[in-house]
Amino acid sequence: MTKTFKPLTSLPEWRTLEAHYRKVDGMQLRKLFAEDPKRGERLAVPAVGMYFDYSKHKITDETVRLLVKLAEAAGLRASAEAMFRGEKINTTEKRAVLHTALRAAKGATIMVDGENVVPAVHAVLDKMALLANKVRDGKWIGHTGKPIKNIVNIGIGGSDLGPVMAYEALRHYSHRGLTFRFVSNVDGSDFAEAVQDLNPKETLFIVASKTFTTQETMTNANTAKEWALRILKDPEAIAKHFVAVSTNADAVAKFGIDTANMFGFWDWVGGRYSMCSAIGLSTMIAIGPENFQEMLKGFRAMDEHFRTAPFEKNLPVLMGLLGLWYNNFFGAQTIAVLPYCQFLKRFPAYLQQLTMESNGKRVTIDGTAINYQTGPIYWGEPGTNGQHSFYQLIHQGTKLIPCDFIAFSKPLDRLGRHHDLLMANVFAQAEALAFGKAEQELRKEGVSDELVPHKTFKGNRPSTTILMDELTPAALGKLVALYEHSVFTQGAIWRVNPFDQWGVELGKVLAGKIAPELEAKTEPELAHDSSTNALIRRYRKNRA
Ligand code: G6Q
Repeated sequence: MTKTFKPLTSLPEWRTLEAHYRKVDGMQLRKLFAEDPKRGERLAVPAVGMYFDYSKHKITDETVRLLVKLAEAAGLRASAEAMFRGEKINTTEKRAVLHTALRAAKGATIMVDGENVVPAVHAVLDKMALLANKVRDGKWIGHTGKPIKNIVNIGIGGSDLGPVMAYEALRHYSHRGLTFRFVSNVDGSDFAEAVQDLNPKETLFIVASKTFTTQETMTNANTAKEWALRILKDPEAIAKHFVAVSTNADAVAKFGIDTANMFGFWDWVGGRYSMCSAIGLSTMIAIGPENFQEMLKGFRAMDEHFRTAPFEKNLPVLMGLLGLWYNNFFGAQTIAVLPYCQFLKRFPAYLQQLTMESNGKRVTIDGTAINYQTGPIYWGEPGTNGQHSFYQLIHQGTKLIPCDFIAFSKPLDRLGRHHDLLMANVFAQAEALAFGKAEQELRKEGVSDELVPHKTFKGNRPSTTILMDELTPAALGKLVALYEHSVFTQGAIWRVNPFDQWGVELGKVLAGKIAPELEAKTEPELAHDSSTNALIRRYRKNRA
């Protein structure tokens, strides 16, 4: 039975926030900092190896107090407990939501349908470790006797973005004798480019698909099979060159992969929450089982913090509430994620799925249409590159874009002044956004009247700075879990189901209908709208 809610916007806590917003809307960060010399230290939480500075936000102590009250009134604590306990909170798919069980300690007990799932989680991790070590040690021998040197992960969405993000993020820790590639797009160029310099005799494909029915992944997997067999010839070779990560043993067997080489997971792991499951096999091969365990420990530390820390000191809760403050009261549409770390270049893309597929919803969990804004648009690029591209709009454009700056005190590559310069930039950007440059200062500097308006930075643009020590596997785990639980926090308050994704279905169904129309030998009868019909006809005429 799904719960029926009182409309969120009718809650007294929401109304109070609205009134508070009207009162403080015009607040200026310059003034807030000037009035409280300790604000920068006071509105910062050091926890779980992170320094979370949220002082450069358009908030007062009262704002935080009222946002926390809203979270309490929305039953955030109880919702989180229900998730951690394995209740079927993904009601539209009738599933538990237990990515947190994937990083539970060995002795923990988490029950789903009367069964403790933790031993099975660890059994899969152990099986992954055996394969990972074999490949890393050059002991996984291909069909022709050559050791495996190349790993190609084939998957899409949750079965791709986590693996590729984690590989890039933790590349510093990766086995440098192995080559990793990630194929996701049904665009044949993705596969062709990924394998163009690889030898099938030395290549292992990981077909990562929870359902093992996803069109893109199965198309790429079949192409991979053809590509490998063109050289290896013998269908028996598949056993040495293909492994699967899936919940669908029948389909895996049908594809020709020995189910002994299948790594399972469970329906209570959502795709975009699956990087700690067997979907992380490529990550484990890259960084080794010990580092993978360190990453899981990082996740677990953040899980525990989210579960136990008081809301006003709880990093995911604060992050979620700040996002909600801008999204629902200031009308901000987007959040920029700006890692000052080249290894995190795929982190914004990973977060886009995590946040937008989770909270991009228009009805509450009980099916009622929503009359307030839900999930914001996440986007971003690593600094400093973004500075030379889109930061202009963040600084001087007409839109309010809260930013998450992510940085590390210690570099992984110590090269001359590089790291100090990188860090100077991240601190400078947050400072410039918050405090800007006033007209009077420009005039004092002798800037001409004509240029003053162009050179004025109004400032008052909010950001969080997340400062960590070093990008270790554990740090990555903490960072990802921070966002996971912040998404949960927002979902719980907006009363949406962050764990389904019905919005991706319609396009899939229509593509299934259009593909045969494109491939038909004779002119098909088209019954789409006039635009789609015309596009299909034009494509059929123009393709070679
Ligand atoms: C994620 C979504 C989606 C999913 C892909 C791949 O939360 O469910 O991105 O991960 O569609 O699905 P398969 O793993 O089943 O191929």
